[in-house]
Amino acid sequence: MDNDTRKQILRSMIRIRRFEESIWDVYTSGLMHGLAHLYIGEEAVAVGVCAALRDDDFITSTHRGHGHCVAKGGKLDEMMAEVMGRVTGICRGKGGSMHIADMSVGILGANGIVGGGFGIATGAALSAKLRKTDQVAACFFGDGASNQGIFFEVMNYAAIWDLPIIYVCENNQYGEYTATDAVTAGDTIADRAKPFGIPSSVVDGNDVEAVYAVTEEAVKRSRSGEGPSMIECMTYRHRGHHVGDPGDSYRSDEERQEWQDKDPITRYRAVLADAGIEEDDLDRIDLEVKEEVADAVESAQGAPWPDVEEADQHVYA
Ligand SMILES: Cc1ncc(C[n+]2csc(CCOP(=O)(O)OP(=O)(O)O)c2C)c(N)n1
Ligand SMILES: [Mg+2]
Repeated sequence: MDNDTRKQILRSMIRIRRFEESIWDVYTSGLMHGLAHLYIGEEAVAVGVCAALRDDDFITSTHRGHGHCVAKGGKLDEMMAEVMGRVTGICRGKGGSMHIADMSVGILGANGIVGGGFGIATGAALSAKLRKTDQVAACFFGDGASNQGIFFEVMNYAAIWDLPIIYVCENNQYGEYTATDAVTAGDTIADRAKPFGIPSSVVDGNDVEAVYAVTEEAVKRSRSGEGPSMIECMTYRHRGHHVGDPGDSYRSDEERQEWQDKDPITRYRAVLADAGIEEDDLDRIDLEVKEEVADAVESAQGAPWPDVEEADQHVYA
């Protein structure tokens, strides 16, 4: 990977981190309704996967979806306005944090239903196959979602029809406040793909280039008609399950520190420094991103609310 690409990848991870920190500020200032599930700590998964996708490829996201949407090309100002319920939001303020969608860049939606992306992403892959395009779909889902029955149904379809799909499990060790190991059978979630003949692997989800490399392989397979893959990314959310959860009552200080030490952005900054990129360059990226995010918050705050007459428009179900 050349250094310009590396800098773009770092910028993308920092854009997610600073966006999420701002969501925390916006939430605690009473400027948004509902909850948000922060992605801080998991940035390498979204960025590593999306860096291997094209603009016209599809993703489905989750309730913890801001990171996926930013990495796939969602615009920060439209996303921030959406979270804050303004009419300039990408879904005209009606979707909020958990229902951000942007068809123009292949974001088929974040989803408040755990496992809700499985059917949509698999359908998108079937559509690409029927239309004979070489598009692929990536389906992000959590370790908790891997216990939903539809996961097994879609793997069956994807396998028998050789669908161009990559199932990306974000194993952040917890589903809400329950440790994954306590509720999830088997050694790895990746193993669940094996009976369907779907190639799968476990990857360090805090190593962005490792996630990119394994996704690139999977995308190549899918584009050349060889069918689905599954990737299990081992990672951790630094914050609570959502903005109202401190996240410290069911996770030890030692465990949280251990993962803090593996922070994907700190690690990647060190990789870039080793590759000869000046610290000043890296600091500049961060400053530019901070300005971009501050502008997004300011423009959202100044934007109007949707008219009440709009309440039943753009609603499909
Ligand atoms: C069908 C459904 N069941 C339960 C919930 C409540 N719920 C929201 S998030 C969550 C945990 C999901 O865990 P995981 O898939 O590991 O994602 P993570 O929050 O760890 O990113 C649950 C049970 C829901 N939103 N939808
Ligand atoms: Mg989880």
